[in-house]
Amino acid sequence: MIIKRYKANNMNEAITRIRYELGNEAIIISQRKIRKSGVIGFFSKRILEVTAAVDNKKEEDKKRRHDNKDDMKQSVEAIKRIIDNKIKDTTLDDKAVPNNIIKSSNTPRGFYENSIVDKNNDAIIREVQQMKNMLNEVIQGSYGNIGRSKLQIRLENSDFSHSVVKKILNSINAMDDDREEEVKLKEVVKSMIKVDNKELEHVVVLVGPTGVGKTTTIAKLAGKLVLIEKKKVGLITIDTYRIGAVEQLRTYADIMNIPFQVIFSMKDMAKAIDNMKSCDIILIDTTGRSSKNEMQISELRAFIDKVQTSNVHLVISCTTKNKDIDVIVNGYKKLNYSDIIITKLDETSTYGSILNILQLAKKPISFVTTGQNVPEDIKIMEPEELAKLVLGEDIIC
Ligand SMILES: Nc1nc2c(ncn2[C@@H]2O[C@H](COP(=O)(O)OP(=O)(O)OP(=O)(O)O)[C@@H](O)[C@H]2O)c(=O)[nH]1
Ligand SMILES: [Mg+2]
Repeated sequence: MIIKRYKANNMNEAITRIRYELGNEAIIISQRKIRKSGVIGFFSKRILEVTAAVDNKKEEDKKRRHDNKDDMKQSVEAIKRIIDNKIKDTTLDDKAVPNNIIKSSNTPRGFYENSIVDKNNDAIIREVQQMKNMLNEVIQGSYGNIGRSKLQIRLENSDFSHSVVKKILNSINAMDDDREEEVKLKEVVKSMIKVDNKELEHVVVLVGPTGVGKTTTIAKLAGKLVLIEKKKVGLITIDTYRIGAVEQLRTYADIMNIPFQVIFSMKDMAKAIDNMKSCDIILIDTTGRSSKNEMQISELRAFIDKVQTSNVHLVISCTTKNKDIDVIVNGYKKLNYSDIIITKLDETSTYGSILNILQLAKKPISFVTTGQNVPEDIKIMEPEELAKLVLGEDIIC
C-alpha cells in the first residue's frame, strides 16, 4: 500500500496529481484545509491537504496476471499449432509437447520464438503440463473418434485387430449395392470364416502353446469318435515333459478302453503307429511349446516329420491376446499345420479373436471347444454360427 499526501490549491488540482502519480486505482483517505508552515504561513491563504492511497500489490498482481495471460495465450497458441499437426497423426507424444518449448533456452528462434522460451516459471510449466495431459486425453478420447464411423468403433470394441477391421471396412465399401450395412457386414464376416468339415482320418496331431487344451481336446475327440461314431481310435502322447501329462491321457484311454502309447524318443514313433495300424484314427498329443522357442518348435517338427501326416491341428485359445495370436500363428507355421482348433469359447464374451486367428493363419477351423466337459464340449461350427458369435449376436455360456 502506498500512502501519499498532496498539498493543492483545490480538489481538482489534488485529484489530477494523485491520478498522475498513483493511477486511477488510488483512493482519497482524507482531506483538510491547512496553512503553510512557519510565521509567513500563519498569514497566508489556507490550502488543501489530501491524503491518497493505492494498493500497489493489486497493481503488481494485475501486471503479473496480464503477463501470465499473455504467456498462457502464447502457450495455448503453440500447443494448438502442435495439435493441429498432431491430430493428423492421432497421437500427441512427449517429443512434440512443450517441455522443450518451456525449458530449453537453446530453442532456435523461429516457430516458438515469441512463446515461452526462456521462461522458467514453475506455475506456467505446471499448467502447460496439465494442459498437455488434458489434450492428450482429449486426442485419445473424443478426438480419437474423429473420422471413425460407428461401425469401425463397434468392430474395434469387439477386439478385432486393426488389419481385420480395415479388411472388413474395405470389403463393405467395395460392395456397390443398397443393402443395409448390417447385412453387408454379416456377409463379409461370414466370407472370412473358413470351416473344415471333412472327417478326421488316419493320424491326427494336435500342437499348440501350453495350457490351451490340447490333451482335453484329444480326450473329447476320442470320446466323440469312439462313443458316437463308433470308430476305432488309438492315443499316443509325446508329452513326457510335464509331470502328470501322461497320466492325464492314460486315464481317458482307460475309461474309453482304447489303446494308448507313450513315446519317449523319435525312433519309437514309427513303431507306435505301426502297433496301432488297426485303428481308424490315431490321435497324437504333444507337449505345449512356446512358439518363440525355435529349438522346441524344431524338435516338434522332427516328431511330426516322422509321423508323416498332413493332419496337424494348431490348438489356440480364443482368449489369446492379439499380439500373442500373431506370434503363435506365425511361430507354429514351421509345423505346416492344416487346421485350427479354437478352444475356450466359453471363457470370453467377445470373439473378435476368431477372425484375427483365421486372418493370420489362413487355415480353416476344424473344431471349437466350449467348456471343460469331456467329451461333450466340442463341436464343429458353421461359418453362419461363428459369424453370429463374432458379431456379438450370440454367446457361448
Ligand atoms: N473353460 C474351458 N476350459 C478348457 C477348455 N479346454 C480345456 N480347458 C481347460 O484348460 C486346462 C488345460 O487343459 P489341457 O488339456 O491340459 O491343456 P494342454 O494344452 O494339454 O496343456 P499342456 O499339455 O500343459 O500344454 C484344463 O483345466 C482344461 O480343463 C475349454 O474349452 N473351455
Ligand atoms: Mg497337455
